[in-house]
Amino acid sequence: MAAARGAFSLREVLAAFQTCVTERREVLLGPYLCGWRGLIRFLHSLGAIFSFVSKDAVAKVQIMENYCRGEQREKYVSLQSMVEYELANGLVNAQRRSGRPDSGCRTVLRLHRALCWLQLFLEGLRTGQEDSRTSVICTDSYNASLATYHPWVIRKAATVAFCTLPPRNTFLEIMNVGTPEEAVAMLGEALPYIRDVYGITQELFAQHKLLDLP
Ligand code: 1PX
Repeated sequence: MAAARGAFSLREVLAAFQTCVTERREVLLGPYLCGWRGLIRFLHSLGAIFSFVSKDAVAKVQIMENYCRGEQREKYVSLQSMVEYELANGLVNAQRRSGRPDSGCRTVLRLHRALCWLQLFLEGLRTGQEDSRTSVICTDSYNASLATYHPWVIRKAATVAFCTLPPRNTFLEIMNVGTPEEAVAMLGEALPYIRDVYGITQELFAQHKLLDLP
């Protein structure tokens, strides 16, 4: 298997999301960000046309990594501890460009919305026909999730970039987890973990009315 020879494999990336959730149903930021770093590496392999996406994703992951390494790092161990700390200290509702740094909550919210797109996209890939077009799966998943939050210019650039995606089976192969059939099986195993992370985050943010942070 390619992954065994040390090549990049999406299997390891998805495994990071698997290790995010603790027995107490907390979402650990370390593996969560590790999963995102891996996805961004994969995105780089899809070509420069996606660099506007990876730049934004890197910037957001970096903000979170800085919190996780900063003075208050023990407050940024899990999403739950982060929400509690930022809310208790009035760090969350600052308007953007108020001179205050972006909060962890608003930054994670952007990644969380992108995770919704990822779930839909991977599910579309998994259940698609052999000859389905990756660009169509990607566009449909995007329109049903992230697009709502993006201005026209970003939606347009994203749609153009999606058109460059290779056909479904080639895409499954570049995920580097074996044959397309093996990749589909891996997605079947991994997707419930991503759904779990998404569901816990959604509930946490809804409970604290954090789903519309500017
Ligand atoms: C096996 C498949 C794996 C595919 C991995 C691909 C990883 C994709 C990572 C996407 C991360 C996108 C984060 C976007 C966060 C966001 O919504 N940012 C916007 C709002 O931020 P702000 O700070 O201003 O409130 C920001 O305006 C976004 C700018 C960049 C464009 C985002 C387009 C997202 C397109 C969805 C993913 C496309 C990748 C498709 C490859 C298959």
